[in-house]
Amino acid sequence: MKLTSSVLVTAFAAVSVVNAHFSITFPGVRGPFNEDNEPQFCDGYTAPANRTRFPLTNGFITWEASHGSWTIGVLLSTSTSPTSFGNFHTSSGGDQLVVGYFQGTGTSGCIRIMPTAAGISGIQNGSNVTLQMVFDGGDGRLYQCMDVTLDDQYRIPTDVRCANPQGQPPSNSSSSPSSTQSGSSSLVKTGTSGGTSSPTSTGSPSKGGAVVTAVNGLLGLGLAGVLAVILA
Ligand SMILES: *[C@@H]1O[C@H](CO)[C@@H](O)[C@H](O)[C@H]1NC(C)=O
Ligand SMILES: *[C@@H]1O[C@H](CO)[C@@H](O)[C@H](O)[C@H]1NC(C)=O
Ligand SMILES: *[C@@H]1O[C@H](CO)[C@@H](O)[C@H](O)[C@H]1NC(C)=O
Ligand SMILES: *[C@@H]1O[C@H](CO)[C@@H](O)[C@H](O)[C@H]1NC(C)=O
Ligand SMILES: [Cu+2]
Repeated sequence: MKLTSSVLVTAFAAVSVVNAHFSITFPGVRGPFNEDNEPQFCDGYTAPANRTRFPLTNGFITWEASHGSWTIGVLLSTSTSPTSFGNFHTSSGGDQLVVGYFQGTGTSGCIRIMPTAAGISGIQNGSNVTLQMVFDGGDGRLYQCMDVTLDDQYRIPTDVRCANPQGQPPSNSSSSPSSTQSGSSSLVKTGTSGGTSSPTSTGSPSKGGAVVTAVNGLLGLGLAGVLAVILA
């Protein structure tokens, strides 16, 4: 019995790391990180909350992930209360992108957000908009939302750093030099070494492909152990 519960604990610990998917460290998101709901619209939070100020012209999102290889894009809704994917579509029905989809590697990074450069109408100083980051690290599309007020006077706090921003507005995608960008060392936070900043309240996955691979191995063993116990 003692063995059984320790195997279960191991399996659950491994599951929570592997399922961490991706999280956003800046700006604030709609609600507390909920890894189980990340495949859903806005991580399962349907109503805007905790609206924060965000630069009108030159902002960024910082993120961390448990997946080292991914496709990222960022949607933008100009609705003051977007509650479904339909609010993030263009009039012709496609994704309304403020950052075009791009692929890369790395378990943390930052994404350049230039709201006025994406060819989206209704963007001006004072606009309430919602950014929805789309992340696919191999286990499906995952979503996090940030409800913001665009403000040309707002400056991102200096302890939130973005040394090597990734991504381009769709209208500027032709200037993107390559299809693969490394994000492994682009997020730098004051007081820590690059790319290894400490976890935040939004929830933080372990970093490093080796760790994830090791954990995947553990998970396999843990589940096999649980199955063996259940079947016995
Ligand atoms: C948003 O605000 C609510 C109410 O104050 C709080 O419970 C929640 O934790 C906040 N979410 C985040 C991500 O700060
Ligand atoms: C933009 O909006 C902010 C907040 O409402 C305001 O402080 C600022 O003066 C505005 N800028 C311009 C150019 O109107
Ligand atoms: C934007 O949202 C803020 C906070 O929810 C609200 O006070 C303000 O009136 C809104 N502005 C517009 C133009 O809707
Ligand atoms: C495209 O984006 C790059 C990087 O932000 C910028 O330097 C360049 O001026 C942009 N080009 C256009 C046409 O907006
Ligand atoms: Cu995942």
